[in-house]
Formats: sequence, structure tokens, C-alpha cells
Amino acid sequence: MSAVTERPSALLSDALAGLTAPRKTLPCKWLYDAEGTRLFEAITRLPEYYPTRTEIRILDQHGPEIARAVGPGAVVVEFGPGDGVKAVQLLEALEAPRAYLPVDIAAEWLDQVAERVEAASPTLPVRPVVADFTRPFDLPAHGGGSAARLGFFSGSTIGNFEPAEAVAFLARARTTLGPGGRLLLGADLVKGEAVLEAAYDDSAGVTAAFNLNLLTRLNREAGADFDIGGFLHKARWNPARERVEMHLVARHAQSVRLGGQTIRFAAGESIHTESSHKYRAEGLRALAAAAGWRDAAMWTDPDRLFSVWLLQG
Ligand code: AVJ
Repeated sequence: MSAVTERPSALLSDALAGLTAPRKTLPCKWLYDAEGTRLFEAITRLPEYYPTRTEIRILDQHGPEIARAVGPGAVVVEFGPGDGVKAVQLLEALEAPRAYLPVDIAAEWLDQVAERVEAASPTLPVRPVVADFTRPFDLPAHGGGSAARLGFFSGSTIGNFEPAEAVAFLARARTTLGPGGRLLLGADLVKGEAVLEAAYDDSAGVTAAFNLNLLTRLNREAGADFDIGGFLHKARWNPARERVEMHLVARHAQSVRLGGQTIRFAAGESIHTESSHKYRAEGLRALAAAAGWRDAAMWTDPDRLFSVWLLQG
């Protein structure tokens, strides 16, 4: 089959839609190819990137209390388990968890997570579920029977959703988790601009490489011809929408070929590649309530950098 008659990939069609819009955007989910995943893991170890280590500290400090609130015998359903480190930590803190169901769109990562959890808890049933959790999906009937499910959505990944999408996700999670379901949710908190911007524009340039890798990926997988050196990484706090935005800014006027089209950039024009919303306790409570969750308990760190929530009811 020739290149012109091949069905355009989802990456190419998303990129064409985003880059021909009046304000150029690319969906942040495309940041995570193998190299992007490696770079994100490097980000979580940066001195400036406080969310990962702070969330781990909260789970560690308040683990017993969280375990008491959850109760024994939960079936843990994790949305986007990443490397599985937090799953191991949570499963160790909980009392007699009955099963672990990691849900991700990428089957190859699920195998790694399953292996890590099985190594840590050899007798715990692990049932990976390949699904896009940004859409409705069903959980397998096996793995825990009728035991109440505990959803786990960590890392403030919820912050990548627009507020209306976050409510839609929280409402769907309630349905997916079923009667008696609870959701343990990590959410990053609003704080000073300098701390936030440093977290998304580190001095070692790892976040810049993470963002620019999206253009490398478009060149490789969608046949684009971006000059990577023609763009720079920018992170800025948007105070009105209380979110950090990542952009790729054209250093000078240029054009790029993509999917048979020419995409023109003015000097200084940007591609918005990610939003990371930050929350206030009241705002997060309102999102949860709008999604139908009736009760929300929160744990935080002494500096109030990050929050972990247990939604129920
Ligand atoms: C794991 C998606 C929540 O938004 O903080 C880190 C991704 N982007 N640095 C975040 C990310 C830039 C991260 N999430």
C-alpha cells in the first residue's frame, strides 16, 4: 500500500487538527512514547519536580489512616499505573487487598507493572485491563468478586483534564467502580508561581527535552519535518485558570510539512502541549460533588504542596 492511501494514524490526524486550529495545540497524551516515558520518569526525580515525591510521602505518612478509611478486602483499580511504584506502596499499606487491576491503554507497560506488583505481593491476584480510561469501559468480572472497589488515580494526572473533562472522568469512574466504590485521588495544589514554573521548567532541561520530544515523535511517526532547534520549551502559570501550561514556541517564522499540508508559524507563535491544573481544597470538593461523589476526605503534607483524597458515597 502506498503512503498516500494508508489510513492516517491517530497521531497524524490529532496533529493536523491541533496544528491547523487558530491557536495551535497538540494533545498531551502523545508526549508518552518510549522516550517520553523515560523522560517523564527522570522528571519525577528532579529537585524542582515536587509532586511525585510529595505524594509518596503523603501515602507513607498517612498510609495507616487511609487504610483504616478504606477498610479490608478492597479490589484496587488503578487508572494509568505508570511504573507501579505507588501501587506497591498502596497495596502494602492497605489491609488484605483482594486484587489489583491496573488499567492502561498501553499493554506493554501493564506487563511491567504486573510483574512489579506480583514480585512484591506474590499471592495477590493481578488482572491487567487494556482500556482507554478517558472513555467508558467495563472491568472484568473476575478478580475480587463482589468486593468493593477502590479506584486509584495518582500523580495529579486529573490535572491534565479541563475542569469539565475532570468532572466527566470522576463521574465515569464512579460508574466503573460500582456500588460502594471509592476513589483515592492525587491532586496537586495551587501555590506560588515560582515553585510551579520551576517544576515545569527545570534547570537541567529535562522537561524541555520531554516537551520537544513531541516534535521528534511527529517527525518519526507522522512524517513531519520539524526543525527541533527552531522551537523552545516554555512553562507558564495561568493565574486565571490556575494551571501550568507547557508550550513549544517558534524561535522565528517558519513552516513545517505535515500530512501533505504546510503549517506556518509566526515568530513567537506557540503550540500548547499540556495543561496541569492545580487545585484548592474547595475547588476539588466542588468537582467531586459535581461528579456525584458525596464525601471527600483529604490528606496533605506539612507544606500543603499536594493532596490525596478519598472520595466515596
Ligand atoms: C503526570 C501528567 C500529571 O502534569 O505534572 C510533568 C506531567 N508534564 N512535567 C504533570 C508533566 C511536565 C505530569 N502528570
